[in-house]
Amino acid sequence: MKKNVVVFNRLAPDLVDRLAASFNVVQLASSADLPEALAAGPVHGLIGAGWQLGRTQLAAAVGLEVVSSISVGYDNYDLDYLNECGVLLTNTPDVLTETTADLAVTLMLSAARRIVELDGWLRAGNWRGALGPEHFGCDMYGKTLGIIGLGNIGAAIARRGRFGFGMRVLYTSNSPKPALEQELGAAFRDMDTLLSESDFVCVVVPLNEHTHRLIGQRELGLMKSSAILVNVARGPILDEAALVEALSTGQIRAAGLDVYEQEPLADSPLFGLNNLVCVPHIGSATHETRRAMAELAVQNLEQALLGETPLHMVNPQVRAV
Ligand code: 8YV
Repeated sequence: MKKNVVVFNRLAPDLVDRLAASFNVVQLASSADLPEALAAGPVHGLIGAGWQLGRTQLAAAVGLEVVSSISVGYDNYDLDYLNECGVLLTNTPDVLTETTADLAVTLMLSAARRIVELDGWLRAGNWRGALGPEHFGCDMYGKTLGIIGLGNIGAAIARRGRFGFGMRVLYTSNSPKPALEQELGAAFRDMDTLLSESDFVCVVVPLNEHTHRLIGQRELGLMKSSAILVNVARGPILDEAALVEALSTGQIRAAGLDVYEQEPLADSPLFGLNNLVCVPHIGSATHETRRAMAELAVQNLEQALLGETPLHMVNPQVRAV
């Protein structure tokens, strides 16, 4: 008897066909369609990304065994509820590490060299002759890079900074990283010291109860006025209103954001800031990487529903029960 799978996010047709070879597959276009899909009968597997899934959304689910997320972050899932119900959550780490690190460096450089601001200035016909200091950016080469969260993505960013831009690397993390200290000459700093010493601060920690609003008015006040802040992790790690104030008053030089307190972001005081580079959560959004993530998520789902052990389990303990 084929198990039932609901796809709650766009999946390439060939991957839907791959799932259909082993399972009964239903594709949903909107989270509003989930209750009807769950009411129609047992759903053994869910696959997708970007939807809040927890007690409210899944209370009516019958027979759910696995949620296969096409993402590395999993803060949008109520893990306690999934654990309570014995539902396995899988994710897609590693395949997006380098792509996300590339974006972080792109945001650092774009903010430092005022790329977006000066692109608009040029397109508006303002270029009349040699530029003066009012249009200068700042160097990244040889500066100090502070990484908040030295996991796989943080380490990839640190390698780019160290070996690509000759930067001094500082980091703060829950645990020391001796191998990276040796490889990169990275030095551990407590958060406040890292913020005060860094020219570029990169936020790469997962969102959880400990990191929510980790960077607020006090922390921004510790940063150099010449410093640049980049966030490629999750929006709620920053106090966005405090960041608007810091950027508006020149408390910090600039910022680059890929993530926001509310997504999608349609209107925000952030948009009035010319010392901010903002992009719409594109950390992993390349053709190659999103394909690799989707393939890995399909594999995780297949393994979970066909009695094998998925490669990337967030809560493996539920399988042991
Ligand atoms: C995902 C991300 O593409 O993997 C993550 O955690 O933030 C992105 O790379 C995004 O979550 C999809 O909605």
